[in-house]
Amino acid sequence: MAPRKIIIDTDPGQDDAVAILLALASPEDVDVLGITTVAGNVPLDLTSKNARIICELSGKVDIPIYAGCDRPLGRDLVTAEHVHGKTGLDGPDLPDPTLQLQDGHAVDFIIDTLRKEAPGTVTLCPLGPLTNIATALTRAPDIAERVQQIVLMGGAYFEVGNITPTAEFNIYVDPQAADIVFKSGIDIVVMPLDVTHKALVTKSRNDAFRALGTPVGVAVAQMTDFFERFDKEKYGSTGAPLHDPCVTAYLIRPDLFTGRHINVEIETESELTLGMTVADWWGVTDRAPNATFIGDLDGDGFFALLTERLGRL
Ligand SMILES: [Ca+2]
Repeated sequence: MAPRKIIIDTDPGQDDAVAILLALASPEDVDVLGITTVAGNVPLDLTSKNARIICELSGKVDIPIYAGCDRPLGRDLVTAEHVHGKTGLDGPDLPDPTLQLQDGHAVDFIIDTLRKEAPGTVTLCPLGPLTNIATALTRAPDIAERVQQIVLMGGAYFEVGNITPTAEFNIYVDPQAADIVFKSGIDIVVMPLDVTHKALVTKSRNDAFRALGTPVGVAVAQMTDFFERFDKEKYGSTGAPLHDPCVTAYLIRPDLFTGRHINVEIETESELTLGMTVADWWGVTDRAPNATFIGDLDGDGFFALLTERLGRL
């Protein structure tokens, strides 16, 4: 089977970095047409810089990288330096990139690519706030029916929230954008905190990254060491959740994941629960299903895949 064509829309972020590295290490499964950056974990200039650092680390310097929206639709940017550090990529000491951003805007790249490629052959992989994707859909409604699938990290139901008591960070930063995406009619697969909190980097799993002995393996281990401090303090868990790599792992090994096709609506107004993904997991409404909401994964299989693939870079 031909590799799936994807666009990675991202706000790196250590876990974004691992998601991108996994994709770049898997050319037989995914063909990365481009990487688009968005403001999220840190401001846009830093996410755009970090995306280039990651591509240089991987040795894949021919992937076009476009900068996108620098703020959410209609509200101020909320960032997460408290998790990811000042640079967004704290942990390893990686050189400043020499790779340049492409001219042009990420939103135009997304629109042009979807119009150029055959309908139903391009999958969008948002790993941050959905601002770029929603802007593209608003500006060019014709692209919605050309998207093969959106596989995104965002939201939560049983795990409730990580930036507010009821909201996950990516959705909370731009709930209006998320609402546009979830109402788009596109086939959506969601990796909420419910599953990403089961993708925990235990000590032995992180030791396996480090034991690869490569610049990529060591950098991934150092990134995980960095943001693990925060998660252990917060959740008391046995390791940090690797949120975004769930997206790229799903494209390679969907059999590692299980979920339900359900209705998911975004809260866009309430001050108390802004950005909540109201997921009808139990089917208690008659609202039409619009997303596959993933709830569980085979953690050992996930980390075996990740370690094997990262070892190729
Ligand atoms: Ca992210």
